[in-house]
Amino acid sequence: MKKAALAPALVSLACLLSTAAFARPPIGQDAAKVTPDMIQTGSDIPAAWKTPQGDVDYVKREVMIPMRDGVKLHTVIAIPKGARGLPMLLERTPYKASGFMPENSPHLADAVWSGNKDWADGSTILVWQDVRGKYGSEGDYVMTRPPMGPLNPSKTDDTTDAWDTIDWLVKNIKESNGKVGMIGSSYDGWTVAMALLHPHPALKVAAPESPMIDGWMGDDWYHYGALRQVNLDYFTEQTTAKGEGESVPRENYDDYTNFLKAGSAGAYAEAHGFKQLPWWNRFAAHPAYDAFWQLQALDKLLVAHPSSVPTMWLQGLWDQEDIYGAVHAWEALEKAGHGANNHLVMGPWWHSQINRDGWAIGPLKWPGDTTAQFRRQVLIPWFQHYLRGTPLPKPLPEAMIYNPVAQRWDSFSDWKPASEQRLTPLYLQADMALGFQAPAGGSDSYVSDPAKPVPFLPRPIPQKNDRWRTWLVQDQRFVVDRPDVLSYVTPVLTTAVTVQGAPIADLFARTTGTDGDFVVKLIDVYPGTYPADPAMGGYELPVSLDIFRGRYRKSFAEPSPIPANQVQEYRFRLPTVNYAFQPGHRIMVQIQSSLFPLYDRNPQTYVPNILFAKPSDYRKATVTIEHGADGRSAVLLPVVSGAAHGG
Ligand code: PG9
Repeated sequence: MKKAALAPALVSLACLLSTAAFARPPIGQDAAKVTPDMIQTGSDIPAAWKTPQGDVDYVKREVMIPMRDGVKLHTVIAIPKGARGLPMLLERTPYKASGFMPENSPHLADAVWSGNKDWADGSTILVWQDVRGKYGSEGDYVMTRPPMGPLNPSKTDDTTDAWDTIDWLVKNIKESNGKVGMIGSSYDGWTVAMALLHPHPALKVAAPESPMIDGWMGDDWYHYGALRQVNLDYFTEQTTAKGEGESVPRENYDDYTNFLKAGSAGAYAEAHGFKQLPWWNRFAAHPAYDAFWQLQALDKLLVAHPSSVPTMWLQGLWDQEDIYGAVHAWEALEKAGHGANNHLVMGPWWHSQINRDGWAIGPLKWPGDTTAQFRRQVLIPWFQHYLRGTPLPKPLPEAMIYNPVAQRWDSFSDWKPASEQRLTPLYLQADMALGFQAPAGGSDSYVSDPAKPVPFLPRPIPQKNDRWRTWLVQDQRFVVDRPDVLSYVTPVLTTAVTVQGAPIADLFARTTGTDGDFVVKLIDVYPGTYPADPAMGGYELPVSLDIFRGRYRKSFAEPSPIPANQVQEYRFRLPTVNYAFQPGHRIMVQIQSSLFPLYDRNPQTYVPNILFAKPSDYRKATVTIEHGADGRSAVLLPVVSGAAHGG
């Protein structure tokens, strides 16, 4: 047989065999017993399922709200059943609006996520909206889209989107009283702050919680120019897909190893495909605090466009992600004369903990649930006052800041912005001492080796890491013996030293390199034994810490090489505190040149863009901290009482 004739013959043989294989008699022999109601010929899935609403205590609506440019934003609305004249609480999010009602329950309080449970008592209509371009919303997503203007030539931003949403809500939700409050943490806090730049008249009250305000100075992306490279996962999670994107795959369990092996943060990112991400390309082109960052810094924009909306700026004292935003936004507004409608609240919390329970942060335990108490006794009554006209249990002070030592909330009628505070230097002294008396002279040196950066947590540091939330209260004994960490400590205190405000690190240092980072930690050293909580014996608790990239010592916008071996001043503000170092404790200041892999390594050789430093740029440097008369290194403390305060 010729080849051409063989092929059809083989095909028909194969068909025969396969039909034979599948041709089988029906299973079950006794057809006579079968009635028609036993048989399903179509799908078991109905065309449109409707949940019976009998015992459901709310109505859920999902709507697409049109914006001024025709783009529609996906919005989930939960209305207590039978509601009339209720206010609305709006949260705008890039994190999936439908996820804010994770449980399928007939009771609203059971259906919503932890942050909304206390609001779900039937008094408030809850509204969550996907920001433009994420999850169910139409349009293009732009990371923390800058306001319309030079960085955003379009005709919309998150200010107009909030305005258009509120306008639609008050016109279309007939169960409402036409009043809206806005709330949300972190990115969602940023959307609240954006709404305040030109608020809709129906926006009556707002609470930006741990808002990202300035991503370069001290929130998510950089701290004073040092890159928070563990957030590179956020770039891919947010911008590789409209829904939930991917995190960066890891070769090793320990991120210390992953980032060290990659070299620079840019090499790491681009090896993982980041060049495909427009946000990364914009980001990577602007390592310094140039117009790209300056023009989207919200504290400045809020002052330029102040609102009269009563606003509670809220954040954690140990907020591991956005420790800069709320306090700086509040200070900027207060200094510009808008203190009357702006309040500051700082709780003993990690990032966004306000929306979860607040019994503890790491090893620090509080006498009650600080977040639930705050939500129920302060936040919600304050919102209800503006949204429903209910009386306030007591007026909200200018600032309310938790005192972690006295374990109570302190109220302040005149909380000083950092620029107005009175500071007392706590000097670095000979023999690794620390004290309020000016030192005569001396210096201490260490070798900072980029091949062995100081970890920010005990290793291994996996990507999915339970300790991330509480790393700012990590016991610092794990680095105290490293030769590249200087630990200065006071004698045992005989009087309490109370500090209220923002400490300032003021280092006079020289380095053999031409660039370098400085990390300063203000630490409470517990007594060796601590009967009230034995596990805290000798604990070295960071009270306030931050990192500063040396090239920005003269200008954040225009970095310059550090002249090798010349003393330079590095002065930077540390996070705000309300703390009392107790008698029997000691105060410690630690200084080091890396905090890895949270922050990228400084190559210690000046290069134009550290993101793309080459392996040969990373060099050891000897760093010398001076405590001499010409330049006295100190941490300047906002001491309000204690021996050093002279009273
Ligand atoms: N800290 C997160 C974030 C905010 C804004 C921009 C990027 C990241 C967050 O928790 O939303």
